[in-house]
Amino acid sequence: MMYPSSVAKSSEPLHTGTTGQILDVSRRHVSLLTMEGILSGTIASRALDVVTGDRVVYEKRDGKVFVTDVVPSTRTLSRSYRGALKRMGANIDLLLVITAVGPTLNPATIDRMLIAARVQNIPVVLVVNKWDLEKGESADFLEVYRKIGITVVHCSAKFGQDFADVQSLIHAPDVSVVALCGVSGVGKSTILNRLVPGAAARTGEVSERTGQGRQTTSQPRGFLYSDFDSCRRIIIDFPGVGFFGLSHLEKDKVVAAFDEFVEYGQRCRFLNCRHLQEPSCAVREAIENGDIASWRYHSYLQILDEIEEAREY
Ligand SMILES: Nc1nc2c(ncn2[C@@H]2O[C@H](COP(=O)(O)OP(=O)(O)OP(=O)(O)O)[C@@H](O)[C@H]2O)c(=O)[nH]1
Ligand SMILES: [Mg+2]
Ligand SMILES: [Zn+2]
Repeated sequence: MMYPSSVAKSSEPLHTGTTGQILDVSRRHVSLLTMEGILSGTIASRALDVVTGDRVVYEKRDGKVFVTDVVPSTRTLSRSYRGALKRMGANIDLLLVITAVGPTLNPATIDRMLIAARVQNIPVVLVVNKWDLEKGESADFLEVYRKIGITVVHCSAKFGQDFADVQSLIHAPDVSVVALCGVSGVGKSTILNRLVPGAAARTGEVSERTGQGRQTTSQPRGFLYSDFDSCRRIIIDFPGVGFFGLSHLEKDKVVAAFDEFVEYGQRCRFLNCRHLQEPSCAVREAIENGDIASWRYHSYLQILDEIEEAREY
């Protein structure tokens, strides 16, 4: 089976003492998974930045639950949004980047999510949903992702076809928080509903006109997933992202996150080549020869431009 190559180890127990893990946040209200079950609480201070997946410390006062601290998170999925860094979800052991065949398959956005995961060492799998529909050009893009070492699985969540592969990804050892991320309308909530019977996450109709979904899920929601080995897992359903901003990243981190550039880049004349105008650049040569997909290079240039523009402010 195609497990992600480096599933993160979580050595510490999931919940000890008065710590819990955040399922949902709505303004200052949270629901959190604790040893006592799922509790509702309030974030004690506005200064606390709390997102789904965060491990937090809580106290009870007069029977009410207050979140008083956040344990520093690892493997945090973040994006830049209107000039600010926005944490989306924390302590993610496996990110399922969801896409769908047809017009919603958007490699530029997929690349951005792959990079956001890569810089945080979050293992990723690309899940291609709506496999029941016309594949069109999708197969060509997917072949490129496979070639650069990304695990790609497909399914049809609506009809339950090929769903065993998705399920076995989640059952991988050491995976306790799984997040579903992708543009609107690719079927994240439909996948979630199939994984967690009774979750009843709202799903939306895709606009006939644009082929894109209108955003149906409005904020990240964590659901409890219990399987046969009674290991408790959290599955996070993210709202569809329109633009996945990466202007907070360092350029060198972005270069290093394109695996095929790193591979070919070993033959560039300059060790620190960014594959732009440098002479004797093996990456640009590989693009000309068709060994690297030009749309991957295009994604890369767009991200560098975005970082450059953000600096100018
Ligand atoms: N043909 C087909 N349609 C699907 C499949 N999975 C989901 N859909 C449809 O795609 C539409 C969008 O599904 P959602 O699950 O709401 O998509 P989402 O990714 O959660 O969207 P946002 O919450 O807006 O980000 C719905 O009409 C689903 O019925 C599938 O496997 N095949
Ligand atoms: Mg949704
Ligand atoms: Zn180069």
